[in-house]
Amino acid sequence: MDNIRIAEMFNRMARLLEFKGENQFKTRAYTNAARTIKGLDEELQVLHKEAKIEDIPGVGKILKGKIVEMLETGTFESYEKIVEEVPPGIIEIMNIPGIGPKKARLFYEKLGVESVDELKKAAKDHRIRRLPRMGEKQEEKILRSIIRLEEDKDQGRHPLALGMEIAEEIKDELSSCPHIKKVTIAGSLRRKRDTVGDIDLIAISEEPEKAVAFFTNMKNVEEVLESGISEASVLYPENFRVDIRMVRKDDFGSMMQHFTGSKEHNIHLRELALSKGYRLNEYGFTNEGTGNLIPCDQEKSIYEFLGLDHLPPEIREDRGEIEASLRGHLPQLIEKEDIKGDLHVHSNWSDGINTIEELAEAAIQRGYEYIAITDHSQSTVVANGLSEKRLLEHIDAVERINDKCDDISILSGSECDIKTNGKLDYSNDILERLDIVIVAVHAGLEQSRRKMTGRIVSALENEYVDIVAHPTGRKFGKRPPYDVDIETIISVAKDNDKVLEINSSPWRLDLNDINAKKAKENGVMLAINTDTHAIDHFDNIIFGIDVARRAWIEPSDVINTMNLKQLCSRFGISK
Ligand code: DGT
Ligand code: CA
Ligand code: CA
Repeated sequence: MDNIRIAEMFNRMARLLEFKGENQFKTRAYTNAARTIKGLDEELQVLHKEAKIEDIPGVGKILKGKIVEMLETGTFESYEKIVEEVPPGIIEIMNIPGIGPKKARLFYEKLGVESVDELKKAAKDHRIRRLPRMGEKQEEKILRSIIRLEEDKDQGRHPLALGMEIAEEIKDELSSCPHIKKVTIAGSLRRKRDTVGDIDLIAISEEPEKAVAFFTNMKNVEEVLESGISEASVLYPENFRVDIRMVRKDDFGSMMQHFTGSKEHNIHLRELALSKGYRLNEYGFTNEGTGNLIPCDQEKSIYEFLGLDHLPPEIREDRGEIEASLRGHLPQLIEKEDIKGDLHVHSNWSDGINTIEELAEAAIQRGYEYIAITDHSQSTVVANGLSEKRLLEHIDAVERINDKCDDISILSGSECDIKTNGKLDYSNDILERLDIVIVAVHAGLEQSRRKMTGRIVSALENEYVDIVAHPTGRKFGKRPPYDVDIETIISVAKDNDKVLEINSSPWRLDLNDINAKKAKENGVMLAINTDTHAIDHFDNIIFGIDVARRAWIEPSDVINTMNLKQLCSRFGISK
């Protein structure tokens, strides 16, 4: 179990306890511990091996015992017990945006609601509005949230980062198999889609049956779903399906092309091949006239044969890449090395775990020219947001540290809340003093489309605002995007010369590829930021880059590919 999963279990436990009406101190101990764990630099697994769990600050003895229990058994007894007691649908209800444990309990006690379907029915039958502290508006909100959840396309899919981690682990294990020469990632994972349905692997093997047997017997396989002469599918923990196909060296190129997809891209390629008199499949090109097969051991031969550039996997979605290549207009996709700094970083002044100095040091190690320290604003109490007074001290502290630091420029910033009424969380007098103002929505996520859009639009119209962080608010496994008219946001951003963020946090990836592409096409600049809360998070930049590449984004579309001088002139910073 990794830290993220352990923290997640503690958060779930807290919600279950709250549902049961346990006292606040008990629930808070779990949420606090979860927050501490998420911020740890080191994996608990490692700390446990070194007998250092005891040394974690801010987590009580009892909860430390439960951490050890989870590391050793994958769960803990009191959690299993409470899960038994609470109807399973309640957990889903508590995950609906705008409904916490307290409301779930109210619906359960007063209406006997035990599942999302029952809740939907109760809302439709107007039984919610009659409950204490509820009303027509509340009822409508709940119905809207449920419908949006049902429409969420990411349900049942897994975040890219998790897929990558497991795929690398499997590749490692397969590297010790004597019957496998080479293993490569294919499918949506190779295309770096933000969520993946499963993991697709291609392996070169002269002994496919033995290779399949090795694969189905890997240590973490929970179930073998299918197993054939040259292919197999297994189930990994967390319901992660892994497909493998053993191929001959001579077919490797055509197999890779086929299993990388996407399906739509492949269909388009096949049409192109047919127009040239060839049938294309995973074994190569077949001449329609002679029936001769031309195998391809290299993927690039497929594209060459069709008169195309070797298209980067990230853009193989049939979103115009084939036409662009035929016209010689492919974008020069951005790369990690183009990034010169990070403009969304949290320190221990709010809910980050590192000092400004530590963050600066980590950014220097990554070769950055600048970072902006953007701690939370006062409304975000749970994240220890800064009052105006503390923000002024923060600005001084950043300046002091920056003066001492030759190797990097530290900009003073804020991740300022856009409040539910559309007002910003600090006065303009204060915002004016900051180098970088990022604005973001953190509360009132269930507002109507009109309200939410208006709220962000009014922030974009503020002259001191520079960037909108995670513009749609989605979090994988937690909530779909809030209801917002992204076209309007993009056009108002353009009119006001504002920047939209691609947030690289593996749980957000927001803007997504489709919206980021729209932003680019409408001439809006993007920032690829990590939203770092602990120094390791700087490395999440690769996931933001993946999104950007899928969005056809080039270095010149991204504000933080600028050097310090250009950046300062763009944002009017005197440094
Ligand atoms: P996912 O798993 O939903 O995240 O998305 P993919 O793209 O990885 O899809 P998957 O795992 O079903 O199939 C892997 C690749 O195999 C896919 O990207 C393209 C190829 N493929 C699958 N089904 C078809 C099909 O019906 N026609 C064609 N031309 N290719 C297909
Ligand atoms: Ca797949
Ligand atoms: Ca698959």
